[in-house]
Amino acid sequence: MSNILPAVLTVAGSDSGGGAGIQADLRTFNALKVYGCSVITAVTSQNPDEVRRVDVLPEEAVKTQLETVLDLFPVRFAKTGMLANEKIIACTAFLAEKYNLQLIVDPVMVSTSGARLLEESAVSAMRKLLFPRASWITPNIPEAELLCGKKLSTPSDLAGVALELHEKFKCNVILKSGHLTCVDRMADIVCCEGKLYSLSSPVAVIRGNSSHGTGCTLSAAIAALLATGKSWQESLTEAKAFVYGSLLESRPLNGTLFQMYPPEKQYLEQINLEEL
Ligand code: PXL
Repeated sequence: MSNILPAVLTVAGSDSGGGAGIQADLRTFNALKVYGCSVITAVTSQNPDEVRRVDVLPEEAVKTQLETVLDLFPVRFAKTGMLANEKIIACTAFLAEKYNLQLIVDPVMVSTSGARLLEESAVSAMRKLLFPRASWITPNIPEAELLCGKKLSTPSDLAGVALELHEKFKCNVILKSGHLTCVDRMADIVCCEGKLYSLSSPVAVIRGNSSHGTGCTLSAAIAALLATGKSWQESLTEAKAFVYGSLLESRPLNGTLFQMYPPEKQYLEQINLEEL
């Protein structure tokens, strides 16, 4: 039994450009040596510059994918990405409870190129049904601003909001710092069981659109690492190192197009997790 491969699930949208969504999640699961199951919520027609079309699957199609996977595969950890609407959120939350999943929720709302990936009316379903059922939520700054109704402009604004989200939704929080500029290190704020931490990496120079998919990759990596039995501290640190390494080792697909890609090297020594 010692060679058991953990099965991990992503519930997310397809990104035809392959940089984010289901494609980023499965690439991350493979690189971190877990078995990936995937429930697709929507098919986006996109490249890193634009989203041309979004086709959301019927709720029944999402529900049946979830049940078909969870009836057979021993999935304990799942991540959610683009959930598109209230019905898909409700069904995912209900089945996560029924199958006792530990959820890492990336509250995907808008793509970097500006397309809405979650209906406005679905934000309240996310708050009411999904966050209280999550082990971790991983908002970026624009998502946290929308969830707490205030503007976040400095690193010191982040800690208060991470604590506020933790108390409001009774789940652990990683507030991602990716949208901050002019900082020495990229310091995400973690709130776990009421305590605040800083989780930081050096600033990676972003080549072209290579940061497309960082959020998806982080939450997928956390789910994969927790599923291999690592502690939350190890999982978050290794996941941050994986994203940092993926950006540093982003690869050109031609002269102008860069994609982040699972790193060859280890970057753990450059990540710092400390209590605030
Ligand atoms: O990075 C957020 C995200 C999640 N899921 C899908 C996406 C994107 C961003 O573009 O396309 C399918």
